[in-house]
Amino acid sequence: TAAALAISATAAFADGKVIGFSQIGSESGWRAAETTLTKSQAEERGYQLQFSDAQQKQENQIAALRSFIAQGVDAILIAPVVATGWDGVLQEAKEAEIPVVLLDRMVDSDNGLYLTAVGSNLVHEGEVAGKWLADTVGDKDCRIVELQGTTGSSPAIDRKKGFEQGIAGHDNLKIVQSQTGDFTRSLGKEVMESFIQAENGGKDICALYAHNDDMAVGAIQAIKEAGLKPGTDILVVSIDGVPDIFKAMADGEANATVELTPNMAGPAFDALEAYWKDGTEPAKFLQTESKLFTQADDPAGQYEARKGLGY
Ligand code: GYE
Repeated sequence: TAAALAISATAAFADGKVIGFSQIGSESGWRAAETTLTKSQAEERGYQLQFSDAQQKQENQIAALRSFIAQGVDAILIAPVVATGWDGVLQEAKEAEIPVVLLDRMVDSDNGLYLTAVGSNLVHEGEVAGKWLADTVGDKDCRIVELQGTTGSSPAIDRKKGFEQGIAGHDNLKIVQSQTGDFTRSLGKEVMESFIQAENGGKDICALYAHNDDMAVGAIQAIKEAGLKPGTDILVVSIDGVPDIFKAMADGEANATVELTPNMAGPAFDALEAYWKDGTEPAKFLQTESKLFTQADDPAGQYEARKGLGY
């Protein structure tokens, strides 16, 4: 039948390609969704995916890449936990003529050392969040606390930079506390507890900016335990668009999120297929779109639409 032919054609086309995937870990719901989607798309396209979970350690990612190179895989996907320290192993992959595709985070290595990078404009995401807050608070004085992503990661660096650009020129908005919550719910909660303590029991905090929704969800718990109302006493703006932030929004406990698609693998696999087919060199950065969602955007419906997508 046509369907069978289509499947066999895909499988034949992929001709059993083996792809090594060095994933950071499962620090956030967003990351879990990226892993789920990458595995399901590899399956659909007939690839054999060698999956490695680095438990957020760069040395584990470098070891995984070296093992993929030794195996002679046909391509490597990597979500690089931090932006620096990749030149050596990327050079080794290049010498082995194995194309490398970066997912959702960038590296500071020369872009000749990888085929392409698939990700969002991380600075823009921070700027959208900052602009939303500036528009929302108007002229009111607003003391902001910031939960940063993993120290040294490109999203932590760029989302901080973008947010500061977004609030620039609004002297009534001030970031008074800023610390990493490592993109996790647990550390996000813990650090928010320390911010609350440092800021008059949280009464002096006007807004939380979290570099991802998972830290925001953890912080929301801390705000409630301090007897304050997240979403009204303390505005909550973050990034990713995971189901639980939409649930919080529907409950009035979060205010805005900037969506990051977890489907980085689709563009990555398309670029690899074109490269394998006839050596087509893709652009060095394949940008995914970022979209602001607020309580006005049917958060309950957004939650329903996203739950079960592997988050
Ligand atoms: O926002 C966060 C994950 O690298 C942009 O990593 C990604 C970030 C994402 O831990 O949830």
